[in-house]
Amino acid sequence: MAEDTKLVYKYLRHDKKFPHVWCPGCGNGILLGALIRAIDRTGLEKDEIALVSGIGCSGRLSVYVDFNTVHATHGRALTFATGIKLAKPKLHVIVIMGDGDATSIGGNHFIHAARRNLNLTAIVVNNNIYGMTGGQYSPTTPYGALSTTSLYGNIEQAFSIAELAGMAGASMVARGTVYHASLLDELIEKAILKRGFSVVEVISHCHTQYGRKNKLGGAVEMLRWQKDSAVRLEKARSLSQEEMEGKFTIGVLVDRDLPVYTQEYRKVREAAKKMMARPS
Ligand SMILES: Cc1ncc(C[n+]2csc(CCOP(=O)(O)OP(=O)(O)O)c2C)c(N)n1
Ligand code: SF4
Repeated sequence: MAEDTKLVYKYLRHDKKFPHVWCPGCGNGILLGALIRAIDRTGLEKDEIALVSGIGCSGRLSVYVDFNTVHATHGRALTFATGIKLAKPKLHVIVIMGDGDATSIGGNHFIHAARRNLNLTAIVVNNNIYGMTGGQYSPTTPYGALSTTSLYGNIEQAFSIAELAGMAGASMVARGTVYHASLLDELIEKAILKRGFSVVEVISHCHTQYGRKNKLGGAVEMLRWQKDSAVRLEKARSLSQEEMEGKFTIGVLVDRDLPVYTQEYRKVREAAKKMMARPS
């Protein structure tokens, strides 16, 4: 049996939850493959992992994998994940969110999870749009782009998920694309093993909503755009600002060691226990 087929039988709820709901050619399928390959490489047992997702096309991912899973509410995946991590600190908690889920309705939770440096891995699928609900613009929809809520061109500026996470205090921030699938495996593996809040921004494509409205072609053309626009961090360092115009960097953008919330929380619990045990 081929190696990838073995992973399908091992990690997917292949006999219960398929066929999946994604459009043919959607980047979410590539991410699903990268995720199970990355988890396999960590050597963690399935029961050591909790996978939490919000609502959205990308949020469906938790339904298809055979770990401890929670398909939570839109914008609140990180709140569920925080509770799980504090109650069961030994679990490796991975959170999958769309750009709308993580940075629009869930934006406040996202920046504060990073600031607290919770020991979680957040994978944010950035397809520049609300895919599931019909193509409304999100905080990562580019200026001027068309969507069902920006029929004359988006008048808002997009922000960078990776830069936001880094500025908010995440221990590790990486960016990959679904085109660069083997790099994505590596970034997700590294993020899962990192202590502290680790974020992987996954540049993906929604050809059905965003691509069609903006005449960007189908899945193949959008994947080609990722190939042509992504620059590895090592190479980007040697390029000028003009040469980087219209391009973005991929790789590990931030990697640092900071106090981790769960550890700090344990200290508070110990201190409180000692105080309570003191005779009054
Ligand atoms: C509280 C709440 N508000 C709004 C919705 C409707 N809703 C479901 S998914 C979604 C946006 C999905 O976009 P994104 O998070 O970017 O994920 P994608 O579908 O693109 O993967 C919205 C607004 C909801 N389910 N719950
Ligand atoms: S609507 Fe877009 S994001 Fe959702 S499954 Fe289809 S291509 Fe993927």
